[in-house]
Amino acid sequence: MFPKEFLWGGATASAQYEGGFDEGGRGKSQLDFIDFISVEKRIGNQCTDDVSWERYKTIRENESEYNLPYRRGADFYHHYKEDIKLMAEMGFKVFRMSISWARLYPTGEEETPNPEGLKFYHDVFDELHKYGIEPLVTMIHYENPVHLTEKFNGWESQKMISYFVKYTKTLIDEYKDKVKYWITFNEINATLCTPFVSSGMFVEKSQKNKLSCEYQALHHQLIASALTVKYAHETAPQCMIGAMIARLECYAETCKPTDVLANMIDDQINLSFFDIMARGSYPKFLLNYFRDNDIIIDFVDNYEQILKEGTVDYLAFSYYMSYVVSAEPGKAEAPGNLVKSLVNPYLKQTEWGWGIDPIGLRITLNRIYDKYQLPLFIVENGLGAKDVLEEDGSVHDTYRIDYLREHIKAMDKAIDDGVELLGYTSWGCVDLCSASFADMTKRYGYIYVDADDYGNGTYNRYKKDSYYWYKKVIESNGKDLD
Ligand code: BGP
Repeated sequence: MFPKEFLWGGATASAQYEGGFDEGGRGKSQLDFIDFISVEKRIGNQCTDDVSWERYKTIRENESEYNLPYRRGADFYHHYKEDIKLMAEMGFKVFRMSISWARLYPTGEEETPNPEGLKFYHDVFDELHKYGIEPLVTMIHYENPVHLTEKFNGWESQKMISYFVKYTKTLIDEYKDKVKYWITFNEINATLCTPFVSSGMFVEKSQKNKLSCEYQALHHQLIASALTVKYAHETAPQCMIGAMIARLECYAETCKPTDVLANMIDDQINLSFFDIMARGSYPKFLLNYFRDNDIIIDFVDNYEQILKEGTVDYLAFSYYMSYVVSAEPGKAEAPGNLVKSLVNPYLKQTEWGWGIDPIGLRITLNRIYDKYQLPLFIVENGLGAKDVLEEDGSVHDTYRIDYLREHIKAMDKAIDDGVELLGYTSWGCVDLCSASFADMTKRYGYIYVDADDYGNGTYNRYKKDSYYWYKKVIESNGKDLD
């Protein structure tokens, strides 16, 4: 069922992949100050977002004493030619990557961009085009110049809007002839779960309560996104610019109406970001939710018109798992991607406890398409696992192939259901640092990177079994999934 022009590929993010943190005039992002904590030393479910202002300052003052993996990523900065060649051999039609804001505007406040930074991404795009691979660029995938975190508490401040729009206008002006597909914010809803990682802000520094602070930051991001979309539409009509959320397909735990209602509310909140970015206004239920939960937002002047004028061309999302919702608080939870869920007894789970649910992907594709009738793009999906590099350089990741196969079948069925799907970029096509723990232990790639959690290793690349499998999938346009 896959259309001829279906965009098969893989996805990455600069903070987790690029490295080269002190080269080419790059400034630092807030993620450059997140340290790796070994499993033994983690407190409870401690993850990368659990950084307080105090702890951040300690790390900043004693940088050399900490293991800071995002600074290394998988060293794409020095391996991009090799990696792109490997992607081309797999048959990639598209490659999702993000640009490091701090590589172009080291503090965020400069008037003009860093020429070396601009050149690096030109080189990457040229290399991709050499092989006929279309870049899909996320303008911001979690990384903010850390200077803006320190000076303004990140996205809590309205000032971020103009700095960001200056940066995104640069991106459009500079790369519009090389990049057709854009996403403004990675998983814009993630701020509700990981405010430091997503929005570069410390909730405890805000005068507002937690939810107000998060929705305030989101309001600023939604405005910044809409202004960017408007500018792209005016100056680069050949481009397609999309919204992205972390899709949390959720099921009610039982058919008890209170569970179904709780589930409906979670779903409404998850999709509300598409409501705003695709339809151009805050839905009434969200405004009521603000009212009922003591969420106070200072709306930007003229925000209604700004949102109306900046609606997106397509909807992108990540999908790793589904969730189970109950109206009763305090039930046992399994870990999840960004949020925790009740355990779904009908699903197998990954080593990290994420419920594997390919049927949920078909449901989600249908649900989103029915609601918005806009083209969709799955820009993240995949299985995080501990891979073993054998003596002969092979990696037998059958578990990953099984996961991907079932999700691709679900996409196929959804296309048959009538969903318009532009493409599929599975997450972490080359191994990279995880978002949850800044580790290299949890891998997603078709290509193995020889590096550990401490930066030991050659950083050499090895083809996993899934590499050869995905090559066949692409060659056959999704027909050969064996
Ligand atoms: C998404 C993020 C990615 C990515 C992925 C997998 O939420 O957009 O950056 O890392 O999750 O999560 P993790 O790396 O924690 O396994």
